[in-house]
Amino acid sequence: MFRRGRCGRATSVRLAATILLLCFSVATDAAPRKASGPSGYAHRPEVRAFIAELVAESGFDARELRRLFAQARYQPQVIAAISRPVLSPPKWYEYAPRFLEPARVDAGVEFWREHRDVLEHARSEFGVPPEVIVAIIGVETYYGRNTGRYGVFDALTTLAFDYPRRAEFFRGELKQFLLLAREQRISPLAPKGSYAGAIGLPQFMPGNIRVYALDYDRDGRVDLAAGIDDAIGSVAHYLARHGWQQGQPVMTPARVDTEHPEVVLDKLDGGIAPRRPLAEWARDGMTGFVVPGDLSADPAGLVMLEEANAPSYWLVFSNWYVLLRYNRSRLYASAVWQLAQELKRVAEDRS
Ligand SMILES: [Ca+2]
Repeated sequence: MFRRGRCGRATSVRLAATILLLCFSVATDAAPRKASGPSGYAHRPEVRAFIAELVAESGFDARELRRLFAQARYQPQVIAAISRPVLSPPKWYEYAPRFLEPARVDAGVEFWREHRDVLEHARSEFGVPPEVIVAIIGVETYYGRNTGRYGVFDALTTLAFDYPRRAEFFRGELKQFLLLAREQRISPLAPKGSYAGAIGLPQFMPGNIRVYALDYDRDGRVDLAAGIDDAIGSVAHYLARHGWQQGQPVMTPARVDTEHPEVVLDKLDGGIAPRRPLAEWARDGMTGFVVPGDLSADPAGLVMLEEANAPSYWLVFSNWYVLLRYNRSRLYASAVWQLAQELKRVAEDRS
């Protein structure tokens, strides 16, 4: 006996029962959650468990947290925005132009000029060049123009409880955010940020704010949204703490020049190949690159960027991987570095 299951396939009763179950669980995962109304989150068992954890771990007041979560709003746009790059990862030629366009370069040179003193102070304290700090702030938020319009509490609550793929990460960040708000004596309902809950000019996640953000203008509070000095010092501090090495290279173009390019190209996975000694890259046919002699023993990775015509190849060094710690995307790290180079070139031309 056959029956058409909910997935649309004719199958036996027993199989159909299994498939019905499967379809049901897939539907539960994939379908938009029913809107958590004004008081929706506070009544969900996983939120209640989360509140109990916060009370036990950090001494929060359970009633206050229940009142807070009663005000959390599910944000469907947050789920749509975070799903987009997962569903269709951008290519370099689609991703990079908006970060390297003349208007963003000009605005960056102006930002650099306006904040030269604090950028130089950060360079001398942390060894991170101004153009790299400016480029990060330029890529993240267009030098503070686009710091995000979502309520951070709503965004993080939505991701923590309605985005199973990364629920653990975002529950951690939601905890960090509530701790941060308590430390800063602000309402968790006040801060605005990106769809992922990143805050301020440098778009730090709450956990990173608690560890790496600095009160660089010494006004008694860390403010990455309005305090430009705080943002600059915090970016430099973050890169230094993740191993930025002053004066060392970041990435350099190279060519795959061999009869057997597959020996090199097969090592690429998602456009990036693991680090190995430069001598091995050269042996396999990479040419056309120049790096300082003292680096020849250090391992280098290989990155492919999809240009409009043919791909370009780049050897990437330890500092490039530090940029990757800021945002785990080869496109991001490469765009930051290329914007930094462009800022430096234009700033030097004008001085
Ligand atoms: Ca400050």
